This record gives sequence, C-alpha cells and structure tokens, in this order.
Amino acid sequence: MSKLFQARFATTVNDTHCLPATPLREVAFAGRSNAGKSSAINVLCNQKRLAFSSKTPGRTQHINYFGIFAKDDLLAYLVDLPGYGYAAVNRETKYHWNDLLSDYLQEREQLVGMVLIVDSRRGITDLDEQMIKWFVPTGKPIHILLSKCDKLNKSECKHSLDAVRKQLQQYDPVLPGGTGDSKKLTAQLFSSTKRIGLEEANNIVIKWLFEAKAPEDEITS
Ligand SMILES: Nc1nc2c(ncn2[C@@H]2O[C@H](COP(=O)(O)OP(=O)(O)OP(=O)(O)O)[C@@H](O)[C@H]2O)c(=O)[nH]1
Ligand SMILES: [Mg+2]
Repeated sequence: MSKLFQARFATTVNDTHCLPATPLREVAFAGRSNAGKSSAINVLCNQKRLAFSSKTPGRTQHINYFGIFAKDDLLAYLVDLPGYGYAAVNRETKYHWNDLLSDYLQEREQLVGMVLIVDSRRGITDLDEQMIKWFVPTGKPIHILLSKCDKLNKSECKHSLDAVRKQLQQYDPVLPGGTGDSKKLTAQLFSSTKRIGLEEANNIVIKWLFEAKAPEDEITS
C-alpha cells in the first residue's frame, strides 16, 4: 500500500502569503487546465474525489493542499495547483494565476519537486515551458506525466514520450549543477483512467517526499 493512500484534504489558499507555515516537504502538481492534475492526485492517493476533477476546465482555481498522514501524524503534502491556459477567464484572473504560480514555484522552499501534467496528445505547450523555466533555476527535479495516454495508440505514445524527453534535455545545462544526464528532468506515460504508469509516478513522488537528501539541499530556514 502506498504511503500516499492516507491523504486528506488540508487547506485551500489563493495567495502565496497564506501558504501553510510548516517545515514539511511538498510536491506540486502543475499543468494546463483540464490536463488531468486532480485526476492524477486522486488515482495516486487511491481516492475518487480527494482532489475535485471535472469536465469543466478551470475547475481548480486555488492552491489545494492535501496532507499525507501515517495514522494521525501529518508527514508531507501534495499540492494541486490552479490550471493555466484556460481561455474563458478575465485578464485579471490570468495575471493573478501568473503571479501565484511564478511566486510559488520559484520561492517555496518546502517544495521539493514539480510533477508537470502534460496532455500526451498535445505535448509541451508554451505555458508548460514557462513553468519549466520558472522551476529549473531552483535546481529541484521535474517529472512530466504525459496524461491521457489511453487515448493514444502504441506508436503515438512512443512518439509523444520521445518528443518530450528530447525537449527536456535542452534544460539540463541550465540546471544549477546540471549533470548532463537529465536525472532531474524526467518523463513518463500516464493514464488516470486506465491506471497506466501509476507505480512509476508513485515511486518518484515518494522518493521526493521521503528520501533523505544531500545536506546542501535541505531547507535551511
Ligand atoms: N481518458 C482520460 N481522461 C482523463 C484522464 N485524466 C483526466 N481525464 C479527464 O480529463 C478531464 C479533466 O481532468 P482533471 O483531473 O479535472 O483536470 P485538471 O488538470 O485538474 O483541470 P483543472 O482543475 O481545470 O486545472 C476530466 O473529465 C477527467 O475525467 C486520463 O488519464 N484519461
Ligand atoms: Mg483540477
């Protein structure tokens, strides 16, 4: 049983000043509106409606925190970020999302890695690249879930994964202390509905949240 199965809703915030004051690690799920962020969190936590998922794009408009528990001990958080790229919102809301996401991704020390959900049929879009560009300078890892791969045939899946891995390589030299082998920039195929790639995604999130890190990577404040 995955440690993620004992997840519970914790809090919702709409402003980076209101983020939980906690030393616990957190992993964020980012992606375009409708890409499948909430569905991925639900399936990884083995729950149907932990994170609300919906056919209506733009459903998750706030930052939602889910606590990972062991009995009653709170161990870590999963964070569902507001989806971006949803056309039918006003300019003010777009600016708000932009500020919220850029501040959060660049400055949140407790954040140990970003899971970026990218629709496997669509590939990395300009807005996804913006997320990557904000996050890469932090030196923290990014793992891309190529979602909804149940909608693609085998060769389309391979093509989608190859293309995204190739695109990710270009960011490796920009990583602080970049290794040249892109260990911090990874991707996989994923389907929430068909439960494809679940174990691989689960292992990455668990590793980020619970494995000991090098001392120089630890949160200092
Ligand atoms: N076929 C298929 N559909 C999926 C998959 N994952 C999500 N969906 C569907 O895609 C739609 C959007 O999923 P959500 O998980 O709500 O997407 P989101 O990224 O949280 O969207 P926002 O909250 O709007 O940012 C829903 O209708 C889901 O049922 C998948 O793996 N396969
Ligand atoms: Mg959502």
